[in-house]
Amino acid sequence: MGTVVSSIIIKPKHIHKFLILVLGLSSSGKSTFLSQLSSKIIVKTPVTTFQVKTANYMNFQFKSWTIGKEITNRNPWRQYMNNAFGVIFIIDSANVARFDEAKDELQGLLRANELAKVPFLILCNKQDLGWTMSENWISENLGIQNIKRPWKVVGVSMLRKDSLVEGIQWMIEYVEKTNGDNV
Ligand SMILES: Nc1nc2c(ncn2[C@@H]2O[C@H](COP(=O)(O)OP(=O)(O)OP(=O)(O)O)[C@@H](O)[C@H]2O)c(=O)[nH]1
Ligand SMILES: [Mg+2]
Repeated sequence: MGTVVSSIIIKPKHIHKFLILVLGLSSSGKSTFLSQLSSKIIVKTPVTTFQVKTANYMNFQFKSWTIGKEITNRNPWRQYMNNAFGVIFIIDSANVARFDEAKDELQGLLRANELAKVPFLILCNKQDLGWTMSENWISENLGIQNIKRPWKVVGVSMLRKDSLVEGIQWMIEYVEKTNGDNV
């Protein structure tokens, strides 16, 4: 039948080639980030407590879920981690009490074999609040100075969209430059 052949030959208009993971502790600002990228957020709610939210932007697909020490079953993450081209790690800069937990989670992701080579963009969110940890302080205290992969730390406000473009642009340019059409 023609439809099968045409679906092979004619590519759909929106091919989201590059998967980027958007991760962070609860309330760090992941959902706010996704809604700044797209007005259409797809929520996948499986039987387990693992909820994935997806937003498509240009030829990128952003998938987000909550991480943290209370989450013990990490097996469902693997399917996405294996296919990821980059990680955006979001930190709530106003939450000093959970900084160490965020740092531990980030270090765990950096050790994951599935993510061995992918770039990490760390967004220090909520910089619009007056009492936040600064981008510089966070950068110096995350233990990332010597990691052997591309990384960048940017202070942002998801609510005001401050510096958001700068961060996303870095990730998009890096992923496109290093992967081209070899997907
Ligand atoms: N002041 C300020 N508040 C923000 C900012 N970004 C997000 N928030 C607020 O922080 C709260 C949590 O944001 P979410 O985007 O829901 O956080 P999340 O990471 O998706 O949280 P979970 O889904 O629970 O994991 C909300 O009340 C947001 O409005 C920001 O840049 N500045
Ligand atoms: Mg959320």
